[in-house]
Amino acid sequence: MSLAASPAVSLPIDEQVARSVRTGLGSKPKTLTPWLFYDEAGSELFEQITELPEYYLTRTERAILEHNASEIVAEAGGGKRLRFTELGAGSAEKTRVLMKAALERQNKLLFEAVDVSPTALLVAQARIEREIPGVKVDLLEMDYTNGFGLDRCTPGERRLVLYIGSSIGNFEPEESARILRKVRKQLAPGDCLLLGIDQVKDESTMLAAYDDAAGVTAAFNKNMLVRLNRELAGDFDLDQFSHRALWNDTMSRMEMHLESSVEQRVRLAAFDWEIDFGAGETIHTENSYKFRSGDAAAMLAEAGFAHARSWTDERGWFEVCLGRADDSQ
Ligand code: AVJ
Repeated sequence: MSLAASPAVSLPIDEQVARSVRTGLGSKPKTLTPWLFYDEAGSELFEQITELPEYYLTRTERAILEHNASEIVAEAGGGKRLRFTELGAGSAEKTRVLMKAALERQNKLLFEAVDVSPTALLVAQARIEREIPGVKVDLLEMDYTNGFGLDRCTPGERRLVLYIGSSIGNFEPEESARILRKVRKQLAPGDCLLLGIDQVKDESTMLAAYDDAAGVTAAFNKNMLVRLNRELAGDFDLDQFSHRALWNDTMSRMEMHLESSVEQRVRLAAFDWEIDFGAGETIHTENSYKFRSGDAAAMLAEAGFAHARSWTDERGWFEVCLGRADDSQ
């Protein structure tokens, strides 16, 4: 495997993508970072995943939010006016029920949607402002994993940061702790963080959620290679890689991999780079950590939040946990 210093073909490629692909595919074992999933096609595939019968996460979390919306906003607001700030907002579909609940207590709501790619949000912004009168949507194009700057709230106002959808599950424990601390630093005492995390459950349920019968998750995983072919002039043959989902019990996480079915050499012309794969060798594309009851509260406490409350579904499959920024920093 050689990584040439100067590209033979010069292409207008995004530097971040280029850098992470070179690092990831140059590592042993090979990896690709999960944020690479979310180009336009990948974001669309993810929306489809959220509607699959096997992908219980979205629907379970939505039910929790629906059943407890007024309690959640009452607890978060504590009599003060709320402002919402959602991290990785995407289409902000599940947040609407919380917006409506907040609007029963206040006549206007500022909804700050933070995301690295605002494409999905632009559509959501217009729809939300049209369909939920009283909501003003601000788009904040920021990568919250690398530190981000939020305005201070006005006096009498409280911020509720929403970090839902088990998005935090993509990060290694140390990394998620670092992200939560960064969020805490942006907040004033009394502000809140609502964290939604997926729970450990029977293995077959989790496996099915990441390897659905219709093959949408397989297409989502392989879309990384489609993206590399397009953006880095690659020649990945999609038929020579298989989608693999597995449960890693030691690490308490679902993993997704792309497995090379044969020994092969793949070329990324943008780097003038040839990458060798052994038969059965994998590219590790995602970790989705699963948690146990008490984990969310512990993570929040560690980051400087007092644990206010948790909500779950009847089966205990998903947990939504509200922490309040304490006075410690
Ligand atoms: C958006 C990171 C929560 O880990 O379940 C869906 C992404 N990966 N199917 C998850 C995903 C495979 C999802 N998160």
